[in-house]
Amino acid sequence: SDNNDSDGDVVTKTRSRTKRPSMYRVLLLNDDYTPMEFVTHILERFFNKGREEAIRIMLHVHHHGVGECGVFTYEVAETKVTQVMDFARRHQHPLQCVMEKK
Ligand code: NFA
Repeated sequence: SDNNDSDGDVVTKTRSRTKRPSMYRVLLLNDDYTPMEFVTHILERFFNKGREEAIRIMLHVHHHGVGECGVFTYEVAETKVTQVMDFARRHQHPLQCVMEKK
């Protein structure tokens, strides 16, 4: 029998190839209109940042034009981008959120 040695057969196990998933950075982009408090709220709500870390990242984006919110597998990153873009649009802010392969 192929994988059950209860009958005494020789069992050969093929080692299945494990591969680590590709990781994706989720980024926020600066603009001139989205309120700082709104961006801070996004980082707290969707990226589970504490208040101080959220403000640090928001100010980094404000001063440098772009900043990292987190690193996720493809599906999770895509979900975060969609959630942030929908939330910003609903509040009529032009905030942009994108993902990039690491
Ligand atoms: N630059 C925006 C402002 O001065 C704040 C902001 C920060 C927007 C980070 C987008 C991302 N109101």
